[in-house]
Formats: sequence, structure tokens, C-alpha cells
Amino acid sequence: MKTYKIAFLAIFLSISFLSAQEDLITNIDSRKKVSLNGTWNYIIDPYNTGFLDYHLKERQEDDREAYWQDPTIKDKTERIEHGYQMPYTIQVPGDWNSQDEKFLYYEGTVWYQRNFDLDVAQDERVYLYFGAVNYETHVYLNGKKLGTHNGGFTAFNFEIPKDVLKEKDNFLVVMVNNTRKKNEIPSLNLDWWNFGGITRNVSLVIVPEKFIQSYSINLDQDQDIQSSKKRNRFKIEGTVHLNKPVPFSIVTVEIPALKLHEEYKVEGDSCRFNFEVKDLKLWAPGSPKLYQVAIRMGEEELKENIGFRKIETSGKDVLLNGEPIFLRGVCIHEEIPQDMRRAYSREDALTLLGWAVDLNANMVRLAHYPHNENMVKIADSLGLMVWSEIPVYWALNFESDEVLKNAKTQLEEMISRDKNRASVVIWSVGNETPVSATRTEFMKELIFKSKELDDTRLVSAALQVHNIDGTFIIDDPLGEFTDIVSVNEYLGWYGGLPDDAQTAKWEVTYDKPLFFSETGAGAKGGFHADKTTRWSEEYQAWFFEEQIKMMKRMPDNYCGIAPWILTDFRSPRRNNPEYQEGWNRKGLIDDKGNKKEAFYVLEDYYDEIEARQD
Ligand code: GCB
Repeated sequence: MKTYKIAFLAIFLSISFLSAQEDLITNIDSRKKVSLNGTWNYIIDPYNTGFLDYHLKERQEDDREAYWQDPTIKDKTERIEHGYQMPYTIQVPGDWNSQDEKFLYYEGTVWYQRNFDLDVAQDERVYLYFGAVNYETHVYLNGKKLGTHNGGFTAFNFEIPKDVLKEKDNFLVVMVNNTRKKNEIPSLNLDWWNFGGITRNVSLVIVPEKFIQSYSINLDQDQDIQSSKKRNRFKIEGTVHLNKPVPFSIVTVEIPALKLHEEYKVEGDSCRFNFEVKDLKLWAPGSPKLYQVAIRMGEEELKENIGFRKIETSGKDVLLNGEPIFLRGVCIHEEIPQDMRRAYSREDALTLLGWAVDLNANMVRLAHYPHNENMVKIADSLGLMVWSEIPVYWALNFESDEVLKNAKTQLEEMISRDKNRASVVIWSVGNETPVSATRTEFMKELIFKSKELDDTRLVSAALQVHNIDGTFIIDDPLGEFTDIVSVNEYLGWYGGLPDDAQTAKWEVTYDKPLFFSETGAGAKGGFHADKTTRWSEEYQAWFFEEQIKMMKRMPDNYCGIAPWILTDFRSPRRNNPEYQEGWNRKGLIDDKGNKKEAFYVLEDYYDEIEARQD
């Protein structure tokens, strides 16, 4: 009987998720909005008492015991067993784990609550926008459910129906559950901390009745960029999507610095445009030119700084604006190690990407999930190319259609938010997923989906590599479908010693650019010994010296490298009590923000490559 009830609940929940998603509103920064960041109240609810009744059925909307209900008692006879008040407060945005010791290892449900007032005009619509919440989210306003969302690292929004919104004292409740589950993405096993909570900004976004939901504008990738440069004529194209069809409307596209002002007629709920400009400075590391672009419809005006560039592969090369470019990368987790917390702010992005610039990187791999929007915006302005990925990581349930659907939704949400970021040059659809026919089909679908949603970028994934008698073989069948063949490799850390790299051979089945999406070794910051001593800074530096020598022997399709990883990061898989204590120590920078010796080894390598390319 019990089994039956749980199965019923699972079916019910998955049906309710299916109807939950609404199209993402993009360029939030340029819209009329009210921030809901700040202090919220919370209840920790490990048994899901606020959500399920004692027979494990989802509570009725008007159930007074549901935690989305305002607990203020109506009369003194009333029994209420929940409440939102001091001292149970928490900061938004922010993971819960770093805010109070009792949350450090917590995986389960936490209810967030706050009130707000809002005065809007009759002809305005109001959306509730979340930058990201990890992982499962149910949102309620004034006792009514607005929607649900699954996925910990992408933005989503729900429209607030007019009859639910009040001018004063709106009672907003967000249920967040970060339990890892077999059929979710990521799944049960991760090498990072499962930070829970409302980890990014929350805002009320106020838009006109008919409004621009999203738009894209980019350099037309089909043009021969060398001849565009010669002719000093560059083709730009784009689309604008409205929230609903309109009978007669004009969209204006303006780039004042290029003296461009064009008007286009909307057909139904969208319009496509293309035009030519001259004297365009292309976006590139070293010259990350951004133009202010304004998109207008009626009274509504959206402005944003946007760069224009072309990314492509040609045989064994990656070409940026028609010229071969070597990717001097570094992997980054969205974490500030000194505070043991998720990064979310502009300042955090400046800290992390500032370190990448110190390393003389021209590229960052944002591992292993889409990072907050500040990261890609700052990357745009600093001139760092970005690899952005969805958390299709290690073993997922590749058999499940629901899991595939979820992966596609996360991919779509990632692309919707960042499609106007020139810095983003690679979408990655997964990391080290175990080879099987089913998995390859699954991943292939994601690659096709990514191309269908956005054909202005490259697609990759960290593929599987295997070693036979000292030869690394890259023949993962997924390599046939990615634009770049990428692998993670740890010779001298997970097998052998660093100098084994001297005799290692590489065989790559695919005639495509080859990228090392990870390589690294652990070292505890400040621990010094001779170079053969594990965990010493010297060992890690030696590891990279040998790796660099090996890289220099790579065939000419070697197009770049992203060492693992910029900073030490938290991981419950790392339990060596002397050197790890819950930290993955492969950072080039330690948990106090100090650069380890290996940082300088890589910096020298990147300086050398840069000097060679100039
Ligand atoms: C990998 C994974 C990464 C791990 C890293 C490690 O291959 O992609 O998530 O953290 O190795 O440190 O073992």
C-alpha cells in the first residue's frame, strides 16, 4: 500500500513539473524591477511536513498546515504548527550551507518566506524572477501556487496573476529542496558541495502588457569574415520575441556608436532582422569591444552592451574572427573559497575572473553548471572566452526520457540567458559521461538541440579517454558530433607519477581541434616538501611542468587547455584528514586566496604561448 502511495506521488509531481516552465525574460538588468534580495525567514523541514500530509499526499492549497499558508492565527483557538519569525532568518541570495553551521551538510527542504508591497499600473504585468535556486523549487504567493522549477543553476520566472497580487503585504513563500536524486541533473554523485538555497538574485520584474520577452543579436556566422574585414562591411542578424502576438508593431534596433538605427515590422509574436555595418571593431580577448545596443518597442526600451565576433573551427584549428586562437584556459567552480560559499555577485565575479586574468588566461571553463550572469558579463568586458556547461555530469539515468527532457530544458535556459554574450564561445553538454550506446544517443540529442537553439557557437563535452599501455586513446563515439574534441586527463595524479607524461602517447580518432578540458594535481597551500611528496606545492608544480612538456609534444590539433582548477573548492568526497578535510585541493589558489607554486608555472607557460602568437 505504501509503495502505491509513493508511486502515485512521484507521478503527480512529475506531471505538475511538466506544466511549470514559462519562457525566460532576458536582460533583466534593463527592466523595471524591484529586488527581493535581503533577509528572509526560514523553516528547516527535513520531513517535508509543510508540503505533504501524514499519508504523503501533497497538501491542498488551502490546508492551514501547509507552510505556504500565512501562519498568523485567525482566532485564539486555532492550532498552527509553523511560523516565520526571528531569529530564523537567512540572506538571499546565498547558499544556506555557509550561513549557519547547522546547514553545513544539510540536504532536504527549507522554506523561505518574506513579505513585499508593490504598486503597479492596471496595464502592467508582474513576473517573479529567480537567478537560480538549488534544486527543486515550489513558489507560492498569498497561498496560491505560482509554479515549480527543477534545476539548480539556471534562471526562471513565473507570472503573478493579477488576482493574486496585492498592493500591500504580499506573503511570498518558496520551498527549496536540494536532495540529490537518481533521476535529476546532476544526479547522485558529484565532486562539489551540494550548496542548497536561493543562491542568486530574486526580483519582481514589471513589464508592459505586451513586451519583449527576449532577443538575440550577433554577427552573422555564415559570412566569410576575412572578406568582411577587407570590405569593411559586417553582417549582423538577430531576432526579437514578444510575450504574445501583436497586430501592428514596430521594433527599433539601435547601435549609436555605429550610427545604426533600423526599424522592423513584427510578424505575429516575433521579428527577425539583419543589416550591415561598417567600422565594426570585433570582440576578442585583448580588445573586448562592446557596443551599446538598444531594442525598442513602443515605450519599452532594453539596452545592453554587446560584443560581435565569429567563432568557428577549421580542420584542426579554432578560429576567432577568422584567425587561429589558442585557448589559454582555466576551470572555475562558482565558489569563493575564503568564505566557503557560492559566488553570486559582481564583486565575486571580479575576484574569480581577476585571478584568471592574473594567470594570463584568455578563456575560462565555467564548471560544471551555468554560473551566475555576472560571470559572463564580466567575462565579456574583460575579454575572456567562456565555456559554459550544463550539469550532465558522470552517471545520469540516460535511459529516462524525463531526464533527457530536463537536460534539454536546462540547456535551453542556459542558452536563453546568455545568447548575447560574445564571451561565450562554447556550450558544453556534459562531463565524463560513461560511454554506452544509450548515453551517446542522449548526448547527441543535446548537441543537436544546442545547435538548433543557437548555431553561433561551438559545442563540446568532456569526453571519455582510455589508456592502453601508455597510449591515451580518444575514440569516444560522441567525438563524432562535437565541434571540439575535449578530454580531462590526470596522468601523474590518478595514475603514475608526473614524469610518466614524458613517454605518454596520444591517439585521437577525430580530425578536429583537441582541447584539454581538465588536468591537475592536489596540493595543500603552504605545504612544502621535495617534489615527489604528494600534496606538496612542489609536487603540483612538478605535475604541471611535466604536463606542459607533454603538451608541447602534442600533435598540431592541440588547441588549448583548461587546468583543473582555479581555486580549491569544497567537496564531501575529499576526506584525507591531513591534506583535504572536505576540500578538493587541486586549486592553483588555496582556500585562503594564496597562489600556489603551480600558478606561476602555468602563468609562465601562458606568457610563452602569448609571446609566440604575437
Ligand atoms: C574530474 C571531474 C571534476 C573533478 C576532478 C578531480 O575529472 O570532471 O569534476 O573534480 O576530476 O579533481 O578529480
